[in-house]
Amino acid sequence: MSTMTGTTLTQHIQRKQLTHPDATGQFSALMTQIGVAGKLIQAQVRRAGLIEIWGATGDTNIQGESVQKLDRIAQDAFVETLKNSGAVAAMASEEENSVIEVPAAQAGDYVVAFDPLDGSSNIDANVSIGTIFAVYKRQDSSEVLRKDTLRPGNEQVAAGYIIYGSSTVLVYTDGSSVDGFTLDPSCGEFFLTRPNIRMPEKTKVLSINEGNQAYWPSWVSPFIETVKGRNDKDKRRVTARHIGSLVADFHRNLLYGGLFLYPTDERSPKGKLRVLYECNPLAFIAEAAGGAASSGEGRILDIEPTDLHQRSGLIIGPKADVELAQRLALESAE
Ligand code: AFP
Repeated sequence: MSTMTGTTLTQHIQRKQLTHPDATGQFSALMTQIGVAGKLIQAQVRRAGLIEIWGATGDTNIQGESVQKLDRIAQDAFVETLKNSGAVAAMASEEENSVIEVPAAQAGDYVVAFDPLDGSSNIDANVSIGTIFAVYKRQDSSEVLRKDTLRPGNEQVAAGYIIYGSSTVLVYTDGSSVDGFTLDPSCGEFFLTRPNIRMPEKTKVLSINEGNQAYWPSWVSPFIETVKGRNDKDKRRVTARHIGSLVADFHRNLLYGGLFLYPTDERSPKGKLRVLYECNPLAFIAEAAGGAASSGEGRILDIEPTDLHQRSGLIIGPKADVELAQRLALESAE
């Protein structure tokens, strides 16, 4: 097997640090350790069928969902790696009831919210899953406050995800460029493979769970028909793809130009997806790549969360279609 050469994740992070003259190196340490956590998790994901870690632990998490064994492994790997990075003061996880505080002696300047294994109900079917993370600067250096984690997404300083698919890919943004790295398993390094990702401006892929149609608010079906109606006999402009693993749906949409919708509906009047762990980080990436994200009521990044596990509707993808969907949603709510 030949080994790749090129810019590694660590080199890329260090080069970016040079453009911030006041940088202390903590952010670079944090991002590097997130890469390490991704490698640890992917090693377990790749062995899932062999070492009997498929299936559920029998516990349920704070969301009332069954906890898969890999969820727990991913959670522990992420928390332990970040705790020891020296860069993190506190973490909020989709799998945990309350904020995880790092002991003062090890604590750093950042707060991280994360979903250790998004799409975990798909694990046993070998569908792509991933870890999603959002990074904030802590507000007070003496103590970690609840308000350090309950922050609007527009205060993120970085966000990203690691997707465990046909290869392991890490995508992150510090709010400027969105860059993608692929793990070379032969040497255990992430290499820069997609610098400066831009989301295509037109919707080529439509992603929504149409099984929920019976519960949708009135604006959704006509909107979906409008998008599908762009196809005609001579040319197919739009196709549909829905995996049910948000990180995988989003990654494909980011690269190809896709619109993902999980609107609030009768079954989930407050939305299904979590603001802190799913909506905020992906919205930050989408905006940095030229796209947009809305709850249906307004910009995702402007939501002021009041609960660690708050949910929201999510419409994310090319800007023009996110704006169109939001306009229809607001009009139907009048
Ligand atoms: P799991 O992590 O429990 O599999 O949930 C995945 C998810 O949060 C997101 O990744 C999917 O897009 C969404 O739920 C799928 O939800 P539906 O099954 O209701 O379509």
